[in-house]
Amino acid sequence: MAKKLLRVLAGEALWPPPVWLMRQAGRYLPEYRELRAKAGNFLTLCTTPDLATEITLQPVRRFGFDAAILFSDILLLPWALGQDLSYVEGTGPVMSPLETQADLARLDPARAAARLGPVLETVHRVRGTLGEETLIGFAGAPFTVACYMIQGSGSKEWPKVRAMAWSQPELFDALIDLLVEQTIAFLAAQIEAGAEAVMLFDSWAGILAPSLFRAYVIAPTARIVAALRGRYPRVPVIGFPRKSGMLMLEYVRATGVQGVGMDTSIDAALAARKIAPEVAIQGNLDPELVVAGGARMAHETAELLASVKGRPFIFNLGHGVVPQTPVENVAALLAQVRAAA
Ligand code: 1CP
Repeated sequence: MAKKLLRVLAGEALWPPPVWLMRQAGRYLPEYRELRAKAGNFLTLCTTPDLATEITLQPVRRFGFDAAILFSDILLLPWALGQDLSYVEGTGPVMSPLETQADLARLDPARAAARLGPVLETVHRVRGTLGEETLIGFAGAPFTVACYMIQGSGSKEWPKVRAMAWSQPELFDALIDLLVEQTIAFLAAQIEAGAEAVMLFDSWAGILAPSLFRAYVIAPTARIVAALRGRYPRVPVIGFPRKSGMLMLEYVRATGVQGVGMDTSIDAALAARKIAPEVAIQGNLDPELVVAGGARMAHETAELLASVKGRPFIFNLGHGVVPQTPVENVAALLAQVRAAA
């Protein structure tokens, strides 16, 4: 009997639905904060298999989620290719911005394979420990990874990225092409190491004009899905084109993903009607509602469940768990989903 998450990603409407949460490992968990303090540095956590394996398993052990997601970060790929990266307390990731063809030419795929070894070792170890839970591998989608590489740090509007996309299309296309190839290689390696499903995080997809969305979100994702499905036809791909609004429907049709993550702004009832019945939808409770908890969380959770019942659905949040989330609220949420009738 296949695992629950994989059955849903193969098109089955399981009830109660399987459940996991984006950023289910992380700072809201005391056991994570303890290891994080010991390691000192976030990049060390991600590249030390003992620590990354333990952190991946922490939320699964505590709550019994249906999936474990590899503990890593989307910026490990550009770091492995040779771009410098540090995580600054309170600011987030910081990199030297990629601005020229020469910056691009310095990136080295041969180095990436070596530097990502510890991440693949983590995948292997986690898979060896899991029982009925599905192991999800992941990467940032090319566009979102390019955002950080070009801007140099997180942003709301990403002015340098949009400027480069319109005014230096040759450089932008070359960067996206490199990231498509490297993402395929990295996800294939995660699958070989034991990942049973993979997710592509396109957190900033929603900032693009439609023509750029088609060129830099849909087309690269379609290439990655086609390459992986050609080699690993049984391994599903979940896409997460965050804040893409109405374009999410075209994304699902044109990329061939087996599942789609809905961000907090998506009306799940509408998505349930508009998205092909064999494609799983995943999401999308507001992470801030899990901070609030109580009757309001219970009510909205019941409404979400009612709106998607009868079609393939994976319960999740609309974005990652935030650090101030009380662990009791996560436990209450899970109990409610498990009791769904
Ligand atoms: O302890 C710490 O201070 C580090 C915080 C942290 C964590 C726990 C970062 C830095 N990354 C992660 C883990 C992480 N990141 C996972 C692990 C698996 C999980 O439990 O979900 C995953 C899947 C990611 C993916 C990721 N990193 C995304 C895509 C999803 C999303 O949140 O939109 C993005 C955009 C990043 C970049 C990043 N890394 C870290 C931070 C704080 C950020 C966001 C910066 C920004 O807001 O621009």
